[in-house]
Amino acid sequence: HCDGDSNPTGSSLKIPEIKFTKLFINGEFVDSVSGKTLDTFDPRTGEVIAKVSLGDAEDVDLAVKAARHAFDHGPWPRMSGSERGMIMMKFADLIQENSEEIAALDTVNGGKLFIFCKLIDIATASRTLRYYAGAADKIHGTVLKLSKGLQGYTLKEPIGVVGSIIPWNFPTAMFFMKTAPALAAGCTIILKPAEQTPLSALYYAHLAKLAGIPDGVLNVVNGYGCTTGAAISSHMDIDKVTFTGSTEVGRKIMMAAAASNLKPVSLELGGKSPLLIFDDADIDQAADIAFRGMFFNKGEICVASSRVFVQEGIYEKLEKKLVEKAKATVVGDPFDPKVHQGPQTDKKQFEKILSYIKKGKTEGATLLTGGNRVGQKGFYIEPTIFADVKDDMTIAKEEIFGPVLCLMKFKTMEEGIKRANNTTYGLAAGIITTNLNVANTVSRLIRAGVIWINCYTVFDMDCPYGEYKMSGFGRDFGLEALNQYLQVKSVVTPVLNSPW
Ligand code: TXE
Repeated sequence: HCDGDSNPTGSSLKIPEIKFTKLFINGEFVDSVSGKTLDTFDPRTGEVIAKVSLGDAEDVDLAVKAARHAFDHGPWPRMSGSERGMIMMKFADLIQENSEEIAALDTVNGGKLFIFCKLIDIATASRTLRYYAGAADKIHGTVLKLSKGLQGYTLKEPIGVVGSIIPWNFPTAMFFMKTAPALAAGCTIILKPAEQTPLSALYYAHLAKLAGIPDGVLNVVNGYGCTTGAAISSHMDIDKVTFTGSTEVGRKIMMAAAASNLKPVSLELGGKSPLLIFDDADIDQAADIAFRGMFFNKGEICVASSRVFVQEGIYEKLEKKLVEKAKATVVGDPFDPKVHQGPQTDKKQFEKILSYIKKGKTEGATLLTGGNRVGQKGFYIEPTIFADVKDDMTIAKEEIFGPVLCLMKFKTMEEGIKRANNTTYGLAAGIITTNLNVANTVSRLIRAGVIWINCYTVFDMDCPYGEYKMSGFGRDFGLEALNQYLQVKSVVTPVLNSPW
């Protein structure tokens, strides 16, 4: 476990080459209208590594004009689904060919483990593109046999110009979760990456062009949420907004959409996901699942199992195992293959997490391990575990979005379910048990969009993924996500002289 030095393994703090730093509008990299730039940082040191063009409402406007033109007059929505699919397949190949270079950008910009970026994030990106590429020529409506003398059918049409606003915790996976189904549907897109992590998005814009995605179909406008993001959500000529981020901003986006052109929105927001571990669970397996469920990607994942409820019979043993795992975690340079946990993405998150840890202590939870920053430079935090967490404590209610696990003890299944549901969020939940009936009963009674049984944080392209309650609505992944980018048009015609 490292202390005193944010680069304990002695590896060099290498910074990969950064080739793309402008806005990508209508198939070209361009400066912003204002000429202003945005600093982008390396969370290992907190130092600036690049300046990227800073977009604003005027740049969003230019991108929307390009996307509108590409939608209304360009080839993308008009070509066959299989042609679109082939271009998307090419895009996926190019991503794989450049996976090292792109993974390095997400690592240096977001503090994510390089090896995970390469093997999980980038691989997910190309798989997502291929999944939706395969679906692009299977979009069809249904034939309707209506009342006497009438016949009808439905057409599934692309929804139009899509605005995508994404966060910084999975810059690559989010980019494709939002753009791949929209591209397959035949939509055109303006994507705003998070201000913290614009680098890989710009690289993808470059690859999109190389793959043959026509100009204006995929535009990337960097910028802050309150300006560039707000310009997207309130734009009169954007037909849909898809967003992943905080609940607070989700609410603003919905209000802006309502106040402008009533565009539909889909929102994937925060979570405080429960994991219930029952007495009959295998303790080693349960500890593994609970630990990875919380600390994967340094806790910066919306589905993190941040409330771990353990049945009283195995509580002591499980607590011990989790603490051992936290103590064995190596925190340091995310490029180093020996490191398990890199720095938090930015200063704001780093400070937010430390303030929650402080609150946990003052509200009376027991700090079992961790709780401190690591080193004096960069945004590293020790894996932290609190015990004796009460359901009404702030750390049990609010999303910390960092490496902080809250442990709770429960007696009966009914109590576990009740407490698991005692949250305004409804994103994910996990159950660890060998009792099939317990697993099935709890799955039905927990109000969350995804339930993992004897596993956690398992994603598959074909599995729709989304939320209940104040975690938002709409679905990413699966064919459900494709429907978010399609409109259903009904066509009805009389059939003259029909006998039925
Ligand atoms: O999120 P924001 P922040 C949660 C997590 C985190 C907290 C704050 O708890 O600690 O949110 O993070 C854009 N109109 N999640 O402040 O602000 C912004 O530029 C339009 C959970 O980074 O929601 C960025 O691109 N857009 C989450 C995106 O919204 C606006 C992932 C997300 O930023 C905007 C991230 C506005 N008015 C944070 N204001 C998850 N569900 O995975 C900001 N944005």
